[in-house]
Amino acid sequence: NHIMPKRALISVSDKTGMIEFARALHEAGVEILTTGGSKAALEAAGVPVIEVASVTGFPEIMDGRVKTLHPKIHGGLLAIRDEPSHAAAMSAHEIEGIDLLCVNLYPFEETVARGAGEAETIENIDIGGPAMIRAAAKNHGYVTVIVEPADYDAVIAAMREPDGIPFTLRRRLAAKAFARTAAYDAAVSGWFAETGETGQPGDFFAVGGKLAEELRYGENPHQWARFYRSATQRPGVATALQLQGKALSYNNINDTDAALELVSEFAPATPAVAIIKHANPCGVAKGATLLEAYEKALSCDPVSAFGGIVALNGLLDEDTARLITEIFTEVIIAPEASDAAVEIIGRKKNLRLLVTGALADAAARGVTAKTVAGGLLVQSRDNGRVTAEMLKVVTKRKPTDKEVADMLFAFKVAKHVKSNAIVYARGGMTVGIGAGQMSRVDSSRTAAYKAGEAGKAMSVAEPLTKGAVVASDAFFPFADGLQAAIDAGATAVIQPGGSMRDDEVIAAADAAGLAMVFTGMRHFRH
Ligand code: 93A
Repeated sequence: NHIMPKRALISVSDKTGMIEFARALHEAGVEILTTGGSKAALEAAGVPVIEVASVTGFPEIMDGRVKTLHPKIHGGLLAIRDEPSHAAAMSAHEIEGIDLLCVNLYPFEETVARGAGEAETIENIDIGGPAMIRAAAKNHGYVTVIVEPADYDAVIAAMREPDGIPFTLRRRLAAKAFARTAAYDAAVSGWFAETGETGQPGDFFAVGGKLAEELRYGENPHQWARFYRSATQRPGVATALQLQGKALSYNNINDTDAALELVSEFAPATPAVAIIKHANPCGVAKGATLLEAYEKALSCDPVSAFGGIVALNGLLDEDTARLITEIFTEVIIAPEASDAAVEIIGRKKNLRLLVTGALADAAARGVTAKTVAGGLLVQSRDNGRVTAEMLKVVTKRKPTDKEVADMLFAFKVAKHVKSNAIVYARGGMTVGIGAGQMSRVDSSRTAAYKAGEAGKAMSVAEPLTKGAVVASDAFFPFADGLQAAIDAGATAVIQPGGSMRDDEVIAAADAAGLAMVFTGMRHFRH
């Protein structure tokens, strides 16, 4: 079932390749209908066209909001040519068939990306374009639909064959057309979700964004994977510029995201570095410089840091770049990198270097999604941030200023550790992290054990947990988790509070002379 188009409609915002394409159609004897802006460009290039308005007998009105939304257009796209009642309707209403539709949409995603205001963004929501695309795609039995310039050549090539455009190509283009309108609507709904008063997505939520990349494979080699980029171009792994190194894998992207999100909790005035493995930090530290922060972060768990992802919250400088390249690292991500740093990283062919231009906005609204069998779980992003003012001291002893600083640091890190999360910190660095255990007491013990191992590697006599503070992402349901921290020599604890047994936990802290604060905010992460 091949078709040689006789009548086409061209209405495009991105006019790339349009003139050559239209000229080829004209030379093949195709009559071309077109809308205002496209018409002007085609006429200027000397391609004969017919304005849609002269077909509909209706001018473009309301600043172009209504130009192709007319039965003479949609009837021409939707008619089943060999269905007698459709053919009768066509002749009764003087509707001529449109066999080829070439539309690309108002640049909504680009408009959002360049930070346009509300009114301009809304004006760039295309209505007539998607309506025509969907009509033509539905009727691909008779109509060829093209939604991007990349497909012009294939269609022209098919038209040069004696029979014209085969069904297989029309069907493939129809599938692509629906994918495009779905992604377009997802971008629009995503914009509403990210900019509205409440940050609530509507009833419709799709993956959002345009397909950016086919990945080599997913979490495992037997899984396929794709990377989509959403319309809102906020700094992050999806918008980062990769300066060098081989393509990122699925796991790399996931881990790099976790790394940048974590380090973005710290304002650039405080140099901070996070090293991530399997989406969990294995070392996070602040320092006077990024070099110092990296040294401290690495010392927390140098064994796990092997093959890790390093995120920095400031410009990657030469010295830090040199030190990072001393061990095997998969990815480095930072807002910027100096020329000298780029050169040093350049000596490691496979090491990926990504720059984002800025840190991610930890307070940004937005949504996160996770699939479950047969469904999708969507929630607003965890943009909660605990400040010193929110802390409620619940023990007899008040924490010292130094302890408060370390507790806030540890709690920020705990927010980015898979639950159950326990984080020991001292002097602006993590010394032991317990992640992803099914019981909080096991996470406490794991964190203390990790700190013991780090201490051995540093040849320090005293356990690193001694004099450290402890953060817990959720309340201690029993005193046992706290007891593990007491046994490890911690002096202060930060946790959300709110357990039925808070009294027991507070009593245990008091008995050991610990200072404990409640945040009133929980940071589960799964
Ligand atoms: O404003 S619309 O939603 N209403 C319409 O009736 C309509 N028809 C085509 N947008 C509409 N279009 C879009 O105009 C197309 O999708 C295309 O992106 C653009 C081409 O306009 P022009 O040819 O005037 O540059």
